[in-house]
Amino acid sequence: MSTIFSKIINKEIPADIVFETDTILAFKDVNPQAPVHILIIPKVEIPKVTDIIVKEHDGLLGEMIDAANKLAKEMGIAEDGFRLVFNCGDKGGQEVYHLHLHLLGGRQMKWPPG
Ligand code: DGP
Repeated sequence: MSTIFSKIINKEIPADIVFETDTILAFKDVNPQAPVHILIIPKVEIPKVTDIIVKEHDGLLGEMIDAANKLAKEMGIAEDGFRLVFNCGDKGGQEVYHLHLHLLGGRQMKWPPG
């Protein structure tokens, strides 16, 4: 089922887009949890991590990691460090069921996360 992220992909609702290719999109999180908080998503609708078929999606996942590294460098957080997060399912804290990689940085991260 389509989510609000499909509307962002289709430019039906606005987002602060920071990177885009034919296959992925990255935009600023509307509710940032760190000075840098970007969501990196595939354009294809994959609801959650457990729907990933590695043989089919490994290229896409690689592109998402490449984008995270590129954006971390551009945002000046690559050297100090950052966090990449996939929330999966209700107990994983997932709210939007369109796969997304959180790129968080610009402050000291804590462990364990809440
Ligand atoms: P998660 O809990 O992992 O499903 O994270 C969903 C994130 O998506 C959450 O941090 C807020 C963000 N978000 C939800 N709706 C929108 C939106 O319409 N625009 C933007 N930019 N971010 C959104």
